[in-house]
Amino acid sequence: MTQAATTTASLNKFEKFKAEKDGLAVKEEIEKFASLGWEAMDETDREHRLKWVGVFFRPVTPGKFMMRMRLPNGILTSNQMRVLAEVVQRYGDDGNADITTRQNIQLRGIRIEDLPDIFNKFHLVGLTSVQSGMDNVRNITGDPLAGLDADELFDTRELVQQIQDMITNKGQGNSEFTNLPRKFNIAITGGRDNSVHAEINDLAFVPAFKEVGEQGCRGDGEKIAPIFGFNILVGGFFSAKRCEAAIPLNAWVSPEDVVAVCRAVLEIFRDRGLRANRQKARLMWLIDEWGLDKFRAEVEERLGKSLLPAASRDEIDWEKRDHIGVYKQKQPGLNYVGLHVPVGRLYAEDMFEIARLAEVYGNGEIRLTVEQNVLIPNIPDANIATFLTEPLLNRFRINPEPLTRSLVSCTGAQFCNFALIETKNRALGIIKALEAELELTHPVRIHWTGCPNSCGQPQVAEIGLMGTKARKNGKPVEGVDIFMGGKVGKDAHLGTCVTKGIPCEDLQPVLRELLIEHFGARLKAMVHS
Ligand code: SRM
Ligand code: SF4
Repeated sequence: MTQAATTTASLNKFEKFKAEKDGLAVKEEIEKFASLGWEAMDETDREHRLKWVGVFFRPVTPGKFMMRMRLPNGILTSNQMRVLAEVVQRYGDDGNADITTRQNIQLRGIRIEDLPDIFNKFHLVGLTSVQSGMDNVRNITGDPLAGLDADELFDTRELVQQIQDMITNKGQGNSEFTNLPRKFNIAITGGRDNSVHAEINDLAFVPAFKEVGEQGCRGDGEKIAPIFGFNILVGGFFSAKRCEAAIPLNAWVSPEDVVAVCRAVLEIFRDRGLRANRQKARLMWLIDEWGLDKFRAEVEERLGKSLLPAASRDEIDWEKRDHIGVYKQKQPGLNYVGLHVPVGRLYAEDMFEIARLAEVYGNGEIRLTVEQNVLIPNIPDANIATFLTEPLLNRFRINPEPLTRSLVSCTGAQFCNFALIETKNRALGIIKALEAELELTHPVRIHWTGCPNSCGQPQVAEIGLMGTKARKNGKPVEGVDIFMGGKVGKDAHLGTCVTKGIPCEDLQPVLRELLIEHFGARLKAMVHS
């Protein structure tokens, strides 16, 4: 029995409604909601429980819901992309989609009366949006180059799928894991550049060889070859109250045990995680309370076997790649092309085009990155030149300007009611203005996030901008806190807040100075004259 089921009237509002009715129960009520309409349905079902099937009520656009998918490892087929495009197409100007910071897609403009039809369409092409919001495990991230990269150590695709299948009962929904104390993020990387930001996940697996003679391996002094597996990191998270990088669990697992470890950690989080205060419910708070040793021992207990100590080093030894451009795959004669999608925003016609390009030039596969961009793999050498003449590449470029190239932005005030500022359009506007006045020799990773929830991950950026309320001439205005020092890839660490409360209208000159002082930017000659 879960802790939620055993507690009493002192539960917070969220625990109370979860105890009254499991969120996943709404899966059986979609037809009813569709005929009732969004205004008439139960308020808790509408505003909270629907998130268990990935449907988000948007107070900013009432009646036009958002749908968050699950795309394990950020991979989908052209058929699936076309179905997603058809869904948003029917909503005209209200319909669009965003590639998210978890290699995923969110659809907008959704009407409740269309849900039965939408879920049917998803089912036919193997798509699911189940358990993608509220107190569930989010989209599981993996290497965008899995199976393509000649330097990868492990192809993460199958493992990520297996973890998702375990958590969601193959996309059908799994009530074992629908009442966690809070959201939960899992990432797994098999490459050398930490493409998934392992350090900001509640549970992450990074490649590591268990070497000859290391404690826990054989121990009889006999020489054995290094074995591939993963070091485990736990407890990374961002929240308005606190941000922490994940810490080593001091445990190494072979690929075969990864799914079981995920299950063990999730069971502990579900049964023993802190539920009283939602601001203190993420996994790290439990680890703090217990201490790492007790937490590790509990994982072993649930796993039914002891864990080997971590390998002395992991294999993350590269700078992080952004994959924008044309690159050779490990398969001779094949290439993948990374298209830059400005702040991840897609419209139906873009999605149809991406699906078409993936089919005509590749093998129909489409991949997404945590930088909110698209990769089209498996394009033969002979077709690259024609591919590069496709009109879509004028918008989704392979060689964007250096600041545009690395720009990431959360949803912001256009659709998110937590937002303190508008983000995506403002981010694009300021970047264009800065590029008009500055010369840069290399990209600078700038991330925007509309509020302290940090969905746009400002702490991983070289320059992070977090929405806040500022004051100008005594009047409240939209502003940002500025973060700096985020490092990704090898030796990843989080950036910290360096300046608070800059009004957005004054931001451009502030960023200009930061780029000149810290990132080698130079004013263009025309600005001098
Ligand atoms: Fe997030 C809540 C959007 C990645 C931390 N996030 C929300 C909500 C659902 C709030 C809401 O109901 O309006 C946002 C939906 C807005 C909308 O209409 O799009 C939202 N989060 C996003 C996305 C779409 C940002 C993006 O533009 O890419 C990302 C969706 C990922 C996905 O596919 O599942 C997204 N959110 C993140 C990340 C980044 C990550 O996972 O790497 C974080 C920080 C990492 C973490 O969670 O530890 C993040 N989102 C939050 C939080 C703070 C969590 C906490 O423990 O306090 C909230 C608020 C909450 O859960 O109470 C939140
Ligand atoms: Fe919304 Fe804030 Fe997340 Fe941006 S950071 S999507 S504004 S909750």
